Amino acid sequence: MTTGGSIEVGQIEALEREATDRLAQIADEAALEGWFREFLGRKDGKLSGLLRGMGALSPEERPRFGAAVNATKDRVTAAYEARKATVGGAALTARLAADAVDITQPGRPVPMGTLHPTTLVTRELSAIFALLGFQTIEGPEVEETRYNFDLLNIPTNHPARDKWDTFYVGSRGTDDTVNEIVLRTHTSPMQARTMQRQDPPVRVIVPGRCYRYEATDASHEAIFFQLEGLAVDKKITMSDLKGTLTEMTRQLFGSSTKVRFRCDFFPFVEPGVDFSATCAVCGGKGCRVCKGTGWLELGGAGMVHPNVLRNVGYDPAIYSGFAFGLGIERIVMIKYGIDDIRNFYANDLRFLEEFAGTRI
Ligand code: FA5
Repeated sequence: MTTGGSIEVGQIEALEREATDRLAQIADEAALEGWFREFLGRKDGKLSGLLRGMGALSPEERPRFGAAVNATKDRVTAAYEARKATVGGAALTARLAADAVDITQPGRPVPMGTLHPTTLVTRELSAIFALLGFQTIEGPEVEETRYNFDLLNIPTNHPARDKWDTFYVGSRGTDDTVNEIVLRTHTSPMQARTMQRQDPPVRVIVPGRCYRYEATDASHEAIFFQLEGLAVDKKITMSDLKGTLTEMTRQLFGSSTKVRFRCDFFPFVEPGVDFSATCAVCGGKGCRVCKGTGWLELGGAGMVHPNVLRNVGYDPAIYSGFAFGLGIERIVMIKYGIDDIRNFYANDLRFLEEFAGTRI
């Protein structure tokens, strides 16, 4: 061995000592990574650097020197692996301690949604009418003028169309007429649709959204809910209508509630009435809610007009029926003492939370 060779071997030992001493002091993963690059890095690591310097040695010295470097590298690598396990283990223990979950803590309450008061009352109405033999169905909110007006005995240019300020959203031409598309102004179009679809007997209620182009105030919204009722069979009379609406009102507001029917005009009924219930707030004595009258108007009703029966292919000489339409929000307002319909769709959670826990 040359003098140069023994100096090189001494360098290997010094490097191994330096590497292992430094390794012993390492406390975290970042420092361990830096150490690895410095001593064992494939390109710039100091141990690999020794092998690159082998070119200066004589051919006889190279194998011994190479073997010595490799043996050192193996020992240093083993020391590194052992250290890595303890440094990594310590880091893992620290991380687990920081992330620890106290499984004995009570859970956080999950915010629960509540049913909208309109939904609550719609369900209640549906349950009441189910007991009276009525099926609940739904219909389209985007409707044809044929159903919203024409088949209901409201011909084009008839002044009755002005009664419902209508959102027109398009038109579709049929044979020789223009059938316009509207947002339905009431749930009555479902009278015609239902009768066209089935033969009597018919007993349905139809809750759903309606749209009217009108200024809003405490009792009027541009979007609101109605509930339509329709019963058609042989020998249906006005008494059936009065009995049905009286029973509905008593179920809703209590058995002492009285119902009042007064003449009114709707082109699709004859005779037509509006119906009111004794004010649920003052019991009929007169108060702010009923504006001192003791009565609260709930909706319109009447016997299905013979023209409407004919329009859908029913024979008015054989069949008769009654229909009614009421505002659902109106009933919610009476039932829960709400004095402004605009609260319903303002999305104020404080208002909606009032109904949390209300079950039908
Ligand atoms: C009608 O809409 C008729 N289709 C009702 C009907 C059906 C009569 C079957 C005869 C036979 P009216 O426009 O009066 O009628 O509306 C009925 C109810 O809907 C009203 O009493 C009211 O409670 C409610 N309503 C009407 N317009 C609004 C509105 N803009 N905002 C809130 N509720 C309304």
